[in-house]
Amino acid sequence: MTTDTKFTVEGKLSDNERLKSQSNFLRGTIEQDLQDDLTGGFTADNFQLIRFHGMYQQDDRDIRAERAKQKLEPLHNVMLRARLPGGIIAPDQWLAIDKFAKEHTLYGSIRLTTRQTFQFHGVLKPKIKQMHQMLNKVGIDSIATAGDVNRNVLCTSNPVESAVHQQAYEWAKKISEHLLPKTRAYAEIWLDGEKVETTENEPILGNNYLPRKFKTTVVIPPHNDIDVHANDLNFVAISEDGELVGFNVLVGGGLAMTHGDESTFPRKADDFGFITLDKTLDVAAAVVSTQRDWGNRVNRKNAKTKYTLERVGVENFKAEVEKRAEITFGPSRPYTFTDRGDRFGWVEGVDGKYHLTLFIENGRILDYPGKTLKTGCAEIAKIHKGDFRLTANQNLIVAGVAPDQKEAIEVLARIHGLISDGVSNQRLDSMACVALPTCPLAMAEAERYLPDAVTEIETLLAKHGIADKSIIFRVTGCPNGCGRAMLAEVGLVGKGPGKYNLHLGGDREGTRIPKMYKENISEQEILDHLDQLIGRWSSEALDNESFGDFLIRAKVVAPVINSAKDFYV
Ligand code: SRM
Ligand code: SF4
Repeated sequence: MTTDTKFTVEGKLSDNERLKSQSNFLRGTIEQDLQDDLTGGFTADNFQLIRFHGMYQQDDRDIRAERAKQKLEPLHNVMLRARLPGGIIAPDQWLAIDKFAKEHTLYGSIRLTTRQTFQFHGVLKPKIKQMHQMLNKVGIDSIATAGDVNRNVLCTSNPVESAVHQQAYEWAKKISEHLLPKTRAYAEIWLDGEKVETTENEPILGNNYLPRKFKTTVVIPPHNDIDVHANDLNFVAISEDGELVGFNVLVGGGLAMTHGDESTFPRKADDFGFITLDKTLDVAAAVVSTQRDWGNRVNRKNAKTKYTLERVGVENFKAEVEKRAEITFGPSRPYTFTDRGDRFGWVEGVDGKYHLTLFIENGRILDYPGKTLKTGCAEIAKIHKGDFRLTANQNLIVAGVAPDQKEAIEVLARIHGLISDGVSNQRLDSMACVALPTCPLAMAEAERYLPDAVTEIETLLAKHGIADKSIIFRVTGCPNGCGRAMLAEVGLVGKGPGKYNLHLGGDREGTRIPKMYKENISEQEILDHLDQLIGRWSSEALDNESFGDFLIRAKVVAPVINSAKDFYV
């Protein structure tokens, strides 16, 4: 693979570049920090370096002020994010993580994320090594689920529904492995692996790793459940006669922005064209390495692939990928996306096995009064012979159930409140990021606000006589956009306590970015606007016209066509 650096950004490198280069391939002095019991936290560069090992240092923001008053340091702990390509986890693995969450985390929950994996929140320093060793014992790791690397690779859920799903999932796994860091730092530090001389080399990621986080998916049309436009690199599965034959490659999606900084914006991915299967890993490596060499290492706010494409031009980036991968992209093959949601309840697969999708509000698996979700999942895991699949909508699929086990699993799911009968379409189509109390970047509530916000929207839909309809509604506690509000029909972006920017006009397929309609408004003001607009939708919509499409046709908001130019105007 050649290295052309003509678009490298010159200037003083960001401090993250220094810390990566001085980290001895991501080791830093994490081991010394682990021995230090004077503080529950990690010091200096290690605070950032543990992210490359899948952990973030956090503290409970609800009790931060109280602890400060008592002159105590914040209750430092880590959040761990596992690597689960395609979101697949086996029942014995589930039981192990269930036990660890219960016995060793401050919150006791398993949190399903918007990227098909799970997080533990609240792991104190003395338990961290034990956690990694437990995960390793059951075949799970958390390598590269955070930091400036390729993250957990997503794949459309329900992969066992057809041969194409199975093949696509295998590719998601292969891409994940191919793009992993090669350093042995993780094994040395957490698994007491043998120390080796540092003669390491990172042939794809580079010895200074990537300029910024990087996200990859494999998606199987017509379902866009993994939301391609949130991702740097997407492989859109193209099949012929039920066989996967190749991928259309989409590059440069991403949703984050910074309030008040118009050099940042959400952006849709561009279609580079079609490749055959044998080119997949080469193209993945070429896109990553082009972003590695051309991405902005001076300003982290403009470092993601989406900004590189805007700066160097899509055609230049594409030509460089072709050169590095020694391929020519073919014309894109036709495909359409028709939806993004999960299909709840039972579905029969082509192999005669069944899959049960469970609705998990906010992805938070915990025992609640009258709804013992966590116990329920564990009880299912004890008898289940297939696997579990985590969806990118924070839900859980009990997959590969033999017909003779179906009833027993359904009984358990019902006993523990895991079946979504009676849950409105609106609730099923709503999502929020974690935000408070664990996320240090949260400006407003998201996960804790979502259930009540949905109840209010349900009331508005009923008031206007359309209770069975739904709006893709997403709340995100700050403009980083972890709840993917920038691909919703109605997206709330946290601005301050109880205050949000209201974005309108995304579509149901996830191919249109919603425009800001009102800035920094209260929860009540949001509901007042929605009341009026849902009223109009109910009386003025064309047949089956979605809320987002109606808002565009009625000129309530203008469509975002080229976000670099028209997102803020
Ligand atoms: Fe995220 C940072 C949670 C998906 C964009 N995200 C964070 C941190 C780690 C806060 C931090 O840096 O200290 C949050 C931890 C909260 C907590 O207490 O758990 C956090 N992000 C999440 C999760 C758990 C939200 C959820 O409710 O599920 C998702 C975990 C995904 C995973 O398993 O890997 C999550 N984050 C996303 C997505 C959605 C997606 O990828 O589909 C996005 C928008 C897409 C994108 O990347 O453009 C997203 N998270 C960010 C950003 C902004 C990145 C940027 O381009 O500027 C940050 C902040 C950063 O990186 O500086 C961030
Ligand atoms: Fe935290 Fe902001 Fe991400 Fe929500 S969107 S989890 S508040 S970083």
